[in-house]
Amino acid sequence: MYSQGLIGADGSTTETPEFLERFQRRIDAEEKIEPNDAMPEGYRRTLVRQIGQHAHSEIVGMLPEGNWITRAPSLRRKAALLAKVQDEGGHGLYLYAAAETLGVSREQMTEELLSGKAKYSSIFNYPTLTWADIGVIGWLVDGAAIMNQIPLCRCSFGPYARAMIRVCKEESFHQRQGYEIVMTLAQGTPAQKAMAQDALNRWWWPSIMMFGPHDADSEHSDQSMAWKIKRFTNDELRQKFIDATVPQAEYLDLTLPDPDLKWNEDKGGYDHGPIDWDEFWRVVKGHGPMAKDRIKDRKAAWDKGAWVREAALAHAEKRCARKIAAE
Ligand code: BYC
Repeated sequence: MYSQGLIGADGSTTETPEFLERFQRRIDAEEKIEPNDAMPEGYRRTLVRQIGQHAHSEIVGMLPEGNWITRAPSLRRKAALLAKVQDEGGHGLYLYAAAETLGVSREQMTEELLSGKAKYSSIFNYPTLTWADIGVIGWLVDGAAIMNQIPLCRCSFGPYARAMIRVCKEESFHQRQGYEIVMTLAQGTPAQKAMAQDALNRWWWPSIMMFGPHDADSEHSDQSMAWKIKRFTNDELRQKFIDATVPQAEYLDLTLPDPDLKWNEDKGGYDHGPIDWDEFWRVVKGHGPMAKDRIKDRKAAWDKGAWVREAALAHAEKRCARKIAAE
């Protein structure tokens, strides 16, 4: 037997070196960590932060796309977009459920989102101005999400890793529907092609920023890599995404809005121009163009749903009381 240590009232931890070493050995041996297993408090908090942020991103991500369901240009496009947005609702629910296994409630996580304490992906703070934006979001944003999320299927925390398997399969459909929309526009009239190019110009850099700060400025990467929560660094994933996307843009005969994008034979990947980190941090800190609207809409949906949560709870309590009375 080994001792785990204690958590103080202020949240400080006094975990024994023996406990931390034993935990790390499990991680190094690729064992999955399950909710009832002993785990360092830092590991639990990192997962609550990341899974919570991920869940919020899925739910907030429904807003810019949901905005176009009534304006989709055909029944086929409408059905596909509706299905995509519903999938995102489902992803949010699996992720909230995975985070709940770590002892945090959905109410708590939602309150932290609405108060600005918890983050959601910077990408969802930009407006969707034309139908081409819906195509480019599917192609780039879901493309970036897949690049980031495939390695999360191997995350050391079991519930998160398992949730990601289904999420990635669905994201893959989302990416294809987006690419197909952009392809249709790019091969359409000159005005349609210009609309696709305009959307690409606006979404390229925010998509590149989705992967987070450069590794040297990434506060959590080293520890998350050691705990095998993250399997690749932010820059590694960003590079993979750029390398996969450049040929896709070439095939569409669209131009990525980065004059410094150039194949680098030595590294076997593309070099890119400087990222506007001031813009990134402004958006992350809640000053993105659509930030206020996103939180206002999310709060309105949460408030409107209060009666459903209350009714579900009352029903569950009644069932529970009946079961106890019958025993
Ligand atoms: N936006 O130390 P770092 C999707 C924050 S896709 C906002 O590198 P970490 C979807 C970071 O939280 C999007 N904040 O952090 C797609 C940290 O602040 P805190 C969701 C960002 O965690 C299509 C600080 O910057 N995907 O859902 O090691 C349709 C320092 O960063 C961002 C996920 O969430 C950003 N872009 O790495 C619908 C995937 N980048 O928390 C939906 C899971 C960084 O200390 N998450 N920050 O206050 C991850 O893989 C990692 O959390 C990140 C960041 C790579 C995003």
